Amino acid sequence: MILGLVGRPNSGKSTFFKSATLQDVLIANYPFATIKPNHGMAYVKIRDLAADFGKVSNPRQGYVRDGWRFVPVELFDVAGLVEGASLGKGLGNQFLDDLAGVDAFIHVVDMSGETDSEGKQTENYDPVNDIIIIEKELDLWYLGILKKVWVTVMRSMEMQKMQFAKTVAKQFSGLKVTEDDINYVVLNEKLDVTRPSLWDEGTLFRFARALRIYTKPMIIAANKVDRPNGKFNFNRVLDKFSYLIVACFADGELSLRQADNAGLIKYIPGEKDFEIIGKLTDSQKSALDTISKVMKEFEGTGVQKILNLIVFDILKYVAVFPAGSKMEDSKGNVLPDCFLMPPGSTALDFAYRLHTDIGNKFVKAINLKTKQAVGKDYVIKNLDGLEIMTR
Ligand SMILES: Nc1nc2c(ncn2[C@@H]2O[C@H](COP(=O)(O)OP(=O)(O)O)[C@@H](O)[C@H]2O)c(=O)[nH]1
Ligand SMILES: [Mg+2]
Repeated sequence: MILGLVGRPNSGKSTFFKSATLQDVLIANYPFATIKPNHGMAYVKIRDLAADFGKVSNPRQGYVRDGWRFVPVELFDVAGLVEGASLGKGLGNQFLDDLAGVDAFIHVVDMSGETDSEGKQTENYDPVNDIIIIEKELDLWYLGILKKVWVTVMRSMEMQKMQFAKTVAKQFSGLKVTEDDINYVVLNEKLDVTRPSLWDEGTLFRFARALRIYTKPMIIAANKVDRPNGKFNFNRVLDKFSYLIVACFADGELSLRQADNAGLIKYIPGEKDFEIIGKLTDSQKSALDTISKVMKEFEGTGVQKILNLIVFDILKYVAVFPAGSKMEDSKGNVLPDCFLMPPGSTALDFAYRLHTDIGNKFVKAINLKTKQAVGKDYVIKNLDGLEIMTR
């Protein structure tokens, strides 16, 4: 599972990244502070399955706190995109190629209205523009990737009478598009695939855009809602787009996680509140007061909520634990592993994910909660624990 942060300069991408990964990255109030992509581990938050059995799990990756388990997902943070990036404006969009392999985008949009589409200081800027501009640049990026070799690949496909979906999926495998994705888009857009080498620019754009929307789902992190016009702009944007749009206060989340790490407060990511446990200076106290007010208004900072929504609600992945009846590995670690699997994954898919041998020798799986045996076609549910029995 790989997620990518996109957005125009100065919207708060690196702040979101840092708050979610606690990696030390450059955050700066000027455009294009980030040049090289940042890559790190963020976490989705699930119930710790071990807690249902009166135990606490010992994750090999990620961590457990108060009955919550945090499961790693990869996160990329790249440079900001500006209008005309596909023509080389700003830092261009070459760096987007680092995002070709992501499963979904988190689009960080600045709700303050205090910086413009290029990330420069201004007043009363309308963030609706950013959503439109960034979408268009993402479409043009996809278009650019397709266009590079389109005519050549399509001509040779036509001559050899090969299948359209198969050819496109193979040629553009770096974009993580499958034959099914392509068939769906062709059908939905009513595209004629008899001579795609002759498609005009408009048709190719339509295909690129539809493919981008379908294969890279997006959630909008409506960031900086703490600013004076933040809530006003957030409500306006909510009405105008069909995306899932979530209020976000990345900077607040970052302060909370740092204060939690320093032992000043107890804060579990995604919670709507925190508890003061250390000795605070007056300025720390007042900063936390401000954060607390924003959290009350928007039910938390939004960072954890956004990560969870994209993985479980939009991509519809499920978390599954390899779990023998003792729930422990040979070293006594309780439920050390947890996997995120795509929707529709079966017990057999899970076995193959664990190891090819386990897949090949699959007999049945035992469901930890029900103690019942299930067959290879059993569709995994979120928070299942499964023990695979092999021959
Ligand atoms: N008020 C406020 N400022 C934020 C928030 N998130 C980021 N910022 C500030 O916005 C500026 C740009 O942040 P950065 O993460 O470097 O933006 P990037 O260019 O998109 O990576 C910095 O001054 C951050 O401190 C937020 O939630 N609220
Ligand atoms: Mg940045």
